[in-house]
Amino acid sequence: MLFWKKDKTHKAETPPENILKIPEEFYGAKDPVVHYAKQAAIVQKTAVNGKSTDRFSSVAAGASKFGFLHNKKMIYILVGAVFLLVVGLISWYYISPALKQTPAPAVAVPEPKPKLEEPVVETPPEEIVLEEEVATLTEEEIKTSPSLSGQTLQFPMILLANSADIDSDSMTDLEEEVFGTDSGTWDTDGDGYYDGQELFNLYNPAGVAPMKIIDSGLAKEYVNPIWQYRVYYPAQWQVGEVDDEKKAVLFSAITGDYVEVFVSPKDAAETFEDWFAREATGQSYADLQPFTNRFQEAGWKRSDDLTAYFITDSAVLVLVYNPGVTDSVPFRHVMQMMSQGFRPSKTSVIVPEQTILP
Ligand SMILES: [Ca+2]
Ligand SMILES: [Ca+2]
Repeated sequence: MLFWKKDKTHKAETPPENILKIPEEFYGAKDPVVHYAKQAAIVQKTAVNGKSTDRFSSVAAGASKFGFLHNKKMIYILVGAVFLLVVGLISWYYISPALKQTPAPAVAVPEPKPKLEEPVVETPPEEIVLEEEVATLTEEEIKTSPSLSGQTLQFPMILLANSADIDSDSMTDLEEEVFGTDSGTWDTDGDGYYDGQELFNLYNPAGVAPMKIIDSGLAKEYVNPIWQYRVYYPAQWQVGEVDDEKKAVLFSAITGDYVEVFVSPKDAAETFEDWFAREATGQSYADLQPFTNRFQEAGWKRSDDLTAYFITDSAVLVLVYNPGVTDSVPFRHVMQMMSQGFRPSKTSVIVPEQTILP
């Protein structure tokens, strides 16, 4: 420290060489008079402005470390900077909580959106339609199914009496309600064919067009997803698949009457007569009549039309009418329509257009 001080003093008192080396012609070879104090002041001024970094400026700057405080501009700048800093801190104090709270609702609002959209996407109308068309049967309904309750086919007794048919058009009054025809007019649509005649041949009894009953909306087609048979049934009736293998399917009217389609597997080598003797308990083979339906499918039916059979290599497909509470038969013509429109499998046969009467 002492050395540094001594050196500092020495440097301060010793004029720089460039100042001492003044050409002699400027002062007549006389010793010059140099005013060091003035030089030091100049050096000090440059040091305050921070533009000089030599040893002289550092000394001068050290002499007045806080000299800039005497500069009014610097004070104003400093006060201004402090003021801005304080204002900035106050502003941040009030704004920062608001900034923290603002994102909260912004995040909370989008969250429910996917929750609202998901159920909308996950409600396909097809499932509802399937539930309406193919109902799950109750235990009581399964117990009343002759095929399922005893594991063997059961058949209704031969019933010859139909329920009331006021206009005698081979459609009972109840059937006319189901298909929307006039129970007091034998030819509801006036096309020359009586109502029951059109129903039996799979045409629309309630109107000239659409010509076919399957196109009219009065009847629907059921396709068994496992056994692949196809059958027409009244659109107002309910469909119920009884078992998981879909061997038994019930087509039910509100009266309690229903037609059951039952699949009874058999070996290809076994004849229908052998199968009939084994499975059709209480039924007489002599009561059966061969017939060919509207899709050119050959089958056998009972004389009262309440039972029909279609034979394939692997199974016998049985249609059985089961009466409801009365002994009369309100839907025999529906049963005939189902037998006429039945196909054991997919077929390319098409029901022909109805011939226009002259
Ligand atoms: Ca009638
Ligand atoms: Ca008609």
